[in-house]
Amino acid sequence: MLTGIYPGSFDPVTYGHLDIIRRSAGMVDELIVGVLNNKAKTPLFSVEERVKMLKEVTKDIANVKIIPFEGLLVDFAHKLDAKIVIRGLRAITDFEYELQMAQTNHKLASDVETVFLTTNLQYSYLSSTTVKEVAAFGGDISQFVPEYIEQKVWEKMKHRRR
Ligand code: COD
Repeated sequence: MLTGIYPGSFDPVTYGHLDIIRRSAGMVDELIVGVLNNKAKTPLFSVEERVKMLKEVTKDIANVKIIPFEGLLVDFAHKLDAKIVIRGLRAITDFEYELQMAQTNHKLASDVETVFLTTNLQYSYLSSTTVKEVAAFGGDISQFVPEYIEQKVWEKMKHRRR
């Protein structure tokens, strides 16, 4: 059985992430979406909220599981007996960071390979940061995230303005 991990912050999940999830779920028997709980950062959504949102928008994909993690990605991969890590590449600007991360992970654990999927052209500009920035100024984010996520973003923004 081939298990893959698609790790990320997903703060929040976008159509760009979802496209990578759908495509990579078709490449492995089981796809674990690993949601980083990074205590050094203050995300817009808590890890519990991000996990819940991802579960909702991937509920139609049978072989996807959403699991939070802390610490090193390779330790998480070993725990799950996952042999591949999937990452998305949007533009050349992603490449340096992704290459460094893949090579570091390979140094730490040579039995874990990183596989890159190039972005769907439709979403090549899209990031969670863009979504948060547009939403912070009241812009339309419906083309960037599913409706369920859009509602969650607006709820969070309203709460923050109070
Ligand atoms: N189209 C295609 N791919 C996309 C799009 C899009 N529109 N948007 C995002 N992606 C890709 C990103 O390129 C990335 O590959 C993935 O989706 C997730 O993106 P983010 O932004 O949600 O997640 P990141 O990049 O913040 O995740 C970083 C990790 C959590 C993977 C990383 O910090 C990590 O592994 N941390 C654990 C500590 C560790 O092991 N460190 C050692 C390695 S250096």
